[in-house]
Amino acid sequence: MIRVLTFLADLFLLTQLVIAGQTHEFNFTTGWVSRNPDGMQERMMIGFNGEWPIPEIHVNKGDRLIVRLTNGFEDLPTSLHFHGFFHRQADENMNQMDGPPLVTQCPIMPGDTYVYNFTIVNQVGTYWIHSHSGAQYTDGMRTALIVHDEDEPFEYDEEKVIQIGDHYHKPYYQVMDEFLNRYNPTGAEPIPQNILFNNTVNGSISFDPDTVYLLRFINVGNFIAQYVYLEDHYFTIVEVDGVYVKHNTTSLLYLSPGQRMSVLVKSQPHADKNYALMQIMDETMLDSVPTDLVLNRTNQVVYNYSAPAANEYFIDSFEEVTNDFYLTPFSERELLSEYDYQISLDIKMDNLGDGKNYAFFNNITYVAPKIPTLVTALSAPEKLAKNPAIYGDNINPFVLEYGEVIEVVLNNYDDGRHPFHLHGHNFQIVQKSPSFLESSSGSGESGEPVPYNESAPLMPYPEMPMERDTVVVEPNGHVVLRFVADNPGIWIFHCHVDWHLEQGLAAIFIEAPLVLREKEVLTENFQQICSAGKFPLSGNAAGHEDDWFNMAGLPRQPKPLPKGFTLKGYIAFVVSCLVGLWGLLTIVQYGMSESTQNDKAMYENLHKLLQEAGDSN
Ligand SMILES: *[C@@H]1O[C@H](CO)[C@@H](O)[C@H](O)[C@H]1NC(C)=O
Ligand SMILES: *[C@@H]1O[C@H](CO)[C@@H](O)[C@H](O)[C@H]1NC(C)=O
Ligand SMILES: *[C@@H]1O[C@H](CO)[C@@H](O)[C@H](O)[C@H]1NC(C)=O
Ligand SMILES: *[C@@H]1O[C@H](CO)[C@@H](O)[C@H](O)[C@H]1NC(C)=O
Ligand SMILES: *[C@@H]1O[C@H](CO)[C@@H](O)[C@H](O)[C@H]1NC(C)=O
Ligand SMILES: *[C@@H]1O[C@H](CO)[C@@H](O)[C@H](O)[C@H]1NC(C)=O
Ligand SMILES: *[C@@H]1O[C@H](CO)[C@@H](O)[C@H](O)[C@H]1NC(C)=O
Ligand SMILES: *[C@@H]1O[C@H](CO)[C@@H](O)[C@H](O)[C@H]1NC(C)=O
Ligand SMILES: *[C@@H]1O[C@H](CO)[C@@H](O)[C@H](O)[C@H]1NC(C)=O
Ligand SMILES: [Cu+2]
Repeated sequence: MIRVLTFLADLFLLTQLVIAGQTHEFNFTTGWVSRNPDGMQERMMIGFNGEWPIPEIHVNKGDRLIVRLTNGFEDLPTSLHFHGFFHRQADENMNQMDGPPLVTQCPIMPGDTYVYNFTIVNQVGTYWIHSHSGAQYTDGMRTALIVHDEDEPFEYDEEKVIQIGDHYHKPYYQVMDEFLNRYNPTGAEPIPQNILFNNTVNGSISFDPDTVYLLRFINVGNFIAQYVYLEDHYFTIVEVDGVYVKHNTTSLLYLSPGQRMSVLVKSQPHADKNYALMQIMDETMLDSVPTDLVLNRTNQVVYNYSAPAANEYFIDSFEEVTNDFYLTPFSERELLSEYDYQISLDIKMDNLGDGKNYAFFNNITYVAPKIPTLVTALSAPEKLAKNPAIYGDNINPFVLEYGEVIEVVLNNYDDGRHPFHLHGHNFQIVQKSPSFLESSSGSGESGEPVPYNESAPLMPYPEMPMERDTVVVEPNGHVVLRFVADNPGIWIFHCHVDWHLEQGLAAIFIEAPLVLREKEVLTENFQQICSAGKFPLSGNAAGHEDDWFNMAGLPRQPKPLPKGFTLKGYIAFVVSCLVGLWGLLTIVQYGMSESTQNDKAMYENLHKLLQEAGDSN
């Protein structure tokens, strides 16, 4: 009851704000533009209206944002996500503005326009927008979106927005093709060619002496997390993912893709020299480090244009980095002390029968359904809307009841770091384990995964846990998250390493579908977009509505590898294959095209090879 009352009070507040807001309209057409962001290679980047980098967007709390996104590509679908926004509205429910295709909307086909139109209610701080289709944002379809707040609980003289991210020289679809490929059976992630500072390298920002700056850092990259520090200056963290925090002063920040941190920096009293603003790749995320890869990039904080540029600046270790688990939200919101519903997700990476490496939650790799899950939720007969079966079992559907406290337990059975992002909510970080990459014996051997044990939590539960929308789960470790299911909608929970999302590391929370149905009305434009792409506007995950449990034709994950078949054996096979193909490849110079390979022949070879291996042992 109390929860419902608070919700009504919130609604009242929302209505007040809506009246005050201004409207910001943008017409964006996607398209390729030739650029050379890192000075090493000219390539095509994805811009809006022929422009790249895409200009930052600045709005005020309570404003309305209207983005008409026209797909200007010749042959790619697209979409736009407003990272960190809840789309919680007073009178209109706007789940359909969230952006992920086949979750909350149909993919926007070439030539079509989809209108994202919503008010930004009760949310302030640092956000960003990016494509949620393919790995398009890797190629530049992204920019900062700042929500200003005249009541912010800190003061500064000037703000600067700094986007950091990784950069590849090949277009995303080509990188993806080489990554999600049977010739990359270990799932080694594509190694970026560079890291960018505000879409360039060797960047600079200027400082005046004795001034307080607000630096808003956003990691807009696909894969690599980065450390950031500034020679002879301190950072005071004031905001994380749109959440104001109790001030915490540090010299070293860490940001994974999707994460934001705003810090206050008091400048030096003199303008006699310049300082190095360093950004460093989290090398532990790379399977191998090419000799020509620059892990550390030096950017300039310029006080004096006549003085020499700052040299690279080193630190001894990364151990002093701020751990977000120990931050406290300014709101002092208390721990949601008990949960009503626990969702336990085990993260694994493994191969399936097509030889490619996939990512799994509880042995399921996300495969997009035939129609958006939102459409299924709205079109199903009322008595079926809460039945996970109609949403198809290949999307990891979880149905949440309105007002429940949800606990998400994420156990990482993988030895990589993963930044997990939830759409539509911030969550409390209730537990966050350290990395168990190395065994505790200190022998340097690799450690065993340590899943969450509810009867013996590793950390004391924080009284006022940190809240944010993207959290890193450490190698072989775990996190435990809680939130209240008070924002009806279809929300995707996924790894923000875009390569891992493409590998299927996602689950879908179907939150209070019956409440959602009372508020959410699909716009005419929504329906148009679906019709243009020939997506039905009603039906279960497989598009059927005669029998809501008929899943014939549902896109599913490939079958498992043949029995008794291990990753090791697979690698042995691939290596021998590669050696065999090498001569051919160097002539053709075309990469390993999927279509030229014959599955049946491959398996026959494979079995023979494994048998041979078995015989010789
Ligand atoms: C954007 O497009 C709409 C619809 O075509 C048009 O009415 C409007 O004037 C355009 N706005 C801007 C800022 O170009
Ligand atoms: C950036 O700095 C490095 C090191 O000084 C230099 O080799 C490189 O050419 C610079 N690149 C650009 C685009 O300025
Ligand atoms: C945006 O939404 C508001 C509220 O529903 C509506 O009045 C307005 O017409 C919409 N604008 C566009 C361009 O769709
Ligand atoms: C970063 O780049 C954006 C877009 O190009 C630009 O508007 C902004 O001023 C730049 N920020 C800084 C701190 O240089
Ligand atoms: C800026 O640097 C130049 C060259 O080192 C120096 O002569 C000048 O005094 C500096 N300016 C200030 C304000 O410190
Ligand atoms: C990169 O920076 C780190 C931390 O300052 C330092 O330990 C490392 O040696 C640097 N690497 C290179 C290649 O300069
Ligand atoms: C600041 O963060 C550190 C961990 O990085 C933590 O130990 C400390 O308690 C925090 N202090 C405040 C005031 O939040
Ligand atoms: C995943 O599959 C493994 C092996 O078949 C099994 O042991 C495990 O219980 C499954 N996990 C879940 C969460 O279903
Ligand atoms: C979880 O912790 C309890 C209490 O310490 C312990 O008895 C139990 O064995 C642990 N469970 C696992 C699976 O480790
Ligand atoms: Cu990941």
